Amino acid sequence: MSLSLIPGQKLIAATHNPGKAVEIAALLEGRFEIVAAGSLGLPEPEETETTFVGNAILKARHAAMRAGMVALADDSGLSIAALNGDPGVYSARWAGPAKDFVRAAEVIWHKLDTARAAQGEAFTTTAWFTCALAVAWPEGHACVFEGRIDGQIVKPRGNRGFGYDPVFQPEGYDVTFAEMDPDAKDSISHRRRAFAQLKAALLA
Ligand code: ITT
Repeated sequence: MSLSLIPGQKLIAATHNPGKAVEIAALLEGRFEIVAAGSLGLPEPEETETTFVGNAILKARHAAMRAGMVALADDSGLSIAALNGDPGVYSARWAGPAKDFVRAAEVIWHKLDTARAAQGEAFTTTAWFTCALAVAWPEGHACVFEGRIDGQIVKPRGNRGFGYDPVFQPEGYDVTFAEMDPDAKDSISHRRRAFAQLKAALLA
């Protein structure tokens, strides 16, 4: 069994999040024939692990074993220092079944106001995005790569991107991810950093 990825081969993108799927396709630069998990009718597995790495492997294996094809999965999320790393692996769940990120941003700011009052001068708006990318083969083997970008939580600005992009301002920038050109986000994001490692390790 070869543990490299051959340009042109079919790869399942094991995500049901359209925003992620767009970024994954851009980051793979047309090198693979991407098959969406949804188009194969693959169900969304329950994310029962407590780490990004664990959930990424779970999702990639779930798709690869059911479809008999190599699968790529992304588990990612936003962590906030003043909230002890929350929402972290629960990032999707904070937006609820309606995937309401306006509401999720309100929840974040409500919790931050409480944290600011409790933490006083120690309070910061430090936050980071993490992306764990797992590749799984139908036989069960899996590899995983992690990327991170640091920044600040801000009040929502911008309408590009997806998910928590409006509330995240990367370090060294005065715009949020949702105010950036998609290529600019892709050039520095947590997802790009995880992909750089994946490409170095697996691309033939
Ligand atoms: P899949 O599991 O099907 O891939 P999901 O949306 O459930 O889709 P996760 O479990 O990995 O994905 O949850 C990640 C959450 O973090 C989700 O709410 C995303 O919107 C958010 N997120 C991840 N990367 C992001 C990014 O680059 N910009 C904004 N939000 C992001």
